[in-house]
Amino acid sequence: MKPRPQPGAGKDGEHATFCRLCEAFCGLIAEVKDGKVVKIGPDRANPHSRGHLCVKGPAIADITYDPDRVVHPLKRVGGPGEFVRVSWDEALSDIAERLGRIRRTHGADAIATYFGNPGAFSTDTFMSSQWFLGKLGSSKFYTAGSQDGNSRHLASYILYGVAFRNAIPDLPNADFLIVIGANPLVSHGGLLTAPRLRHDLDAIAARGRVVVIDPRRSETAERYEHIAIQPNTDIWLLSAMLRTVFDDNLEDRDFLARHTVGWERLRDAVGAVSLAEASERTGIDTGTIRSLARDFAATPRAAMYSRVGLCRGNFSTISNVLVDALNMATGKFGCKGGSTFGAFPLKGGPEPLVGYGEHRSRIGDLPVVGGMMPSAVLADDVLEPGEGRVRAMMLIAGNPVLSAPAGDHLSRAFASLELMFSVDLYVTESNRFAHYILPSATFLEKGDVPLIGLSHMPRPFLQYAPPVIRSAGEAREELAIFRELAKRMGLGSIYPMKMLAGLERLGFAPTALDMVDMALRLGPVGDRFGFGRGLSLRKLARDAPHGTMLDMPLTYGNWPSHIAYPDGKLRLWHDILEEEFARFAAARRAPKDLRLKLFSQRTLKSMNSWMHNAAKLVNSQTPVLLIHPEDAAPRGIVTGSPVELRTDHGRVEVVAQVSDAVVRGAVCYPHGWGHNGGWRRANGKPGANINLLLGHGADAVERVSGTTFIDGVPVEAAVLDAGATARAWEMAANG
Ligand SMILES: Nc1nc2c(c(=O)[nH]1)N[C@H]1C(S)=C(S)[C@@H](COP(=O)(O)OP(=O)(O)OC[C@H]3O[C@@H](n4cnc5c(=O)[nH]c(N)nc54)[C@H](O)[C@@H]3O)O[C@H]1N2
Ligand SMILES: Nc1nc2c(c(=O)[nH]1)N[C@H]1C(S)=C(S)[C@@H](COP(=O)(O)OP(=O)(O)OC[C@H]3O[C@@H](n4cnc5c(=O)[nH]c(N)nc54)[C@H](O)[C@@H]3O)O[C@H]1N2
Ligand code: SF4
Ligand SMILES: [Mo]
Repeated sequence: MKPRPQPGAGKDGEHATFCRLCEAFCGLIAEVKDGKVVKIGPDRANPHSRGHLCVKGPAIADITYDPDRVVHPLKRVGGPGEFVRVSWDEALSDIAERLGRIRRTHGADAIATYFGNPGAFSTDTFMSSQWFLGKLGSSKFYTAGSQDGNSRHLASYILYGVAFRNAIPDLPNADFLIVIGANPLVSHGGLLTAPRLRHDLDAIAARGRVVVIDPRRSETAERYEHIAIQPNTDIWLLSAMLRTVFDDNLEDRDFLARHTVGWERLRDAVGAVSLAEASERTGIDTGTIRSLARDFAATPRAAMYSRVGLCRGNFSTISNVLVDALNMATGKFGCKGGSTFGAFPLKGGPEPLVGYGEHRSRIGDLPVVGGMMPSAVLADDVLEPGEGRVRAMMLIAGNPVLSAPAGDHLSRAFASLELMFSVDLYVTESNRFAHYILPSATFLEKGDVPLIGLSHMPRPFLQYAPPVIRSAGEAREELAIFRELAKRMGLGSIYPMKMLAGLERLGFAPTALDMVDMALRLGPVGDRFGFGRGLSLRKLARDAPHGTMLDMPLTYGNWPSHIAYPDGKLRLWHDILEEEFARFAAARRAPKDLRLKLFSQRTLKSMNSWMHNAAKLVNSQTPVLLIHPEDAAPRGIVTGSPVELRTDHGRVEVVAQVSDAVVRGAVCYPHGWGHNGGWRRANGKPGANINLLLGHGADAVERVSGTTFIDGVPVEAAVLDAGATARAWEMAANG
């Protein structure tokens, strides 16, 4: 059957597109009437998501038409948050002039970028900002990575020789899946693109087992088998599991000998951790640890999968290495039903962010991971005088005042900048300090492919969705913004390649998607510009508007070609591991901190810090502090109690919910709250910015990866007798 032609941007009718809010990239059908999206529903004809959708997807229409959305360039004329509308020309001229002056006077590193999570979901935003940064020549690329996966990326750098490369669990073929530090039923997958995850996990559970290791009985843990663990103790559990594999001679000697280097060193390092010690730290009994390791090793098709809950502890890099090491030592790496690299349909590598430590932070001397700076030192990079001090800040699709550590300190830093501009959809807690806010397009207003998901799909898939509607107001795509800035700054063409700059002079201005098209056409499933029967974006749009499954196998067997080490072997030992295990040995000797341990969670109706202005997402939720009954009782805390949380770095007031879903000795609160931006509905919701409790500077991070210490932070919790928070709670409960 021939597909119906797509209506064209802004034209009435049903548009097949896909969601770009999270890595699931679910297919959507957007219905347009009179140039406006009037309804968004699941795309049942999308062969990848097959009708799967969560509540956030359709809410993109509420965001797109939100009266609080920024759709014209804004200039700050008073204190934080006081903006007036200006023309694009005025905004871009002034920014270019001031940015150029700062660059000439103080050098390119006086200009820093903070690149936030949604930026990675837009090919246009990601590629054009990388091009612009290349032209600027600044190395100060701050991102959400140090709150997310930089320790994972460092683990990949150690193991595979390349930072942004991740093995994925072969969900369709696994019979046993261990999920550690991830809640895929709510997050819908991180570094894993599988929109029907729940169905996959159900199928694995029906064939075998899904075991979830988490300090909270998460939605995923609730549905499958849960092993409760103390936050920030995974290194003990994983060490003890790997030790058991070797003690019981369950290792795959052949795999280790043929494909890895240094495994004996890792074996010796984890051999120092006894099961009794692991049990005492994690709260998991020795029998459970032993049988988990044995059952995992004994199941031929098994994989261990981890995500952010394993990335922001004190020993996250080792922990992430150990997850892969368990997959490798038991012979489950690179094979069917195990953990392996995804297929990639584009020519060239999938990842620009590959190296480690090419430069180090001015503050705290921390290495970059995949080119990314640790955001815990951003504020001091602005505030501390000296060579290389940051004077201008470019904030792209990020809200670090809420999402990064110590937002109060960061606010002070932002307020002191000579120039700050932001490309965003809203006035946020962060860009309220900017001199200019430039309005960006939402994904309904942009064409795209699921670029960052392409190498993380257990079932390879590709879709090209053209824009559904025209941009609201004067919102622009990022390439148009950065191209113009480069031009006005006298940096010449924005393109990194001479050939492209030449094309631009001839009047052709390739977009980021044109580059993807070229890489697709020259890649393994491409049409080779007419010399093959394969794909191009145009063909995809015409013949497969709902997307197409790709006939590309995962990398079983040929995975060594993805290893950057010249011998194609995996590294299970490295200087960094040596250093980190020494630090771990010292931590094992140190007395235990008896305070409660704070960790994070995500909720289905929140997207980090930025979707709280959508009524259908926010009205039905209020953030609460989960605390175990046995921790609550001695503190006089009951459900609804206002509670003060205090650390060495800050204090916040939250509302408690007493619950045995959280492990005893720990408390849990979602991030991304405490609003004070231009989003009026969000501002009206009670909720605290939990990251005010985190430290900043080099002592607040895992030094080798720069990853902020977020999960397992010691806190004190005390009930407040003041009624303020309780009244807010009551108001929220009454709608
Ligand atoms: N305590 C704690 N802190 C955390 C986490 C945690 O689990 N616990 N998680 C961390 C993680 S994993 C991440 S990724 C970070 C996320 O933190 P950030 O990367 O700072 O991102 P968000 O909070 O999602 O804010 C995104 C911003 O981008 C804007 N935006 C949305 N869509 C677009 C668009 O299409 N174009 C443009 N130009 N702008 C857009 C939004 O309005 C918003 O201002 O938070 C981290 N912080
Ligand atoms: N609904 C929704 N979906 C999202 C997002 C969102 O904000 N909302 N954000 C997106 C982003 S930016 C990302 S990076 C992905 C993240 O995807 P996930 O990593 O799946 O995200 P979380 O739901 O935060 O799951 C982390 C889990 O780790 C647990 N955990 C915390 N500390 C520890 C620990 O020390 N040890 C262990 N073993 N577990 C621990 C938490 O209880 C939580 O259940 O989700 C994406 N999807
Ligand atoms: S699961 Fe993710 S991609 Fe799918 S609709 Fe929800 S937010 Fe969008
Ligand atoms: Mo993230």
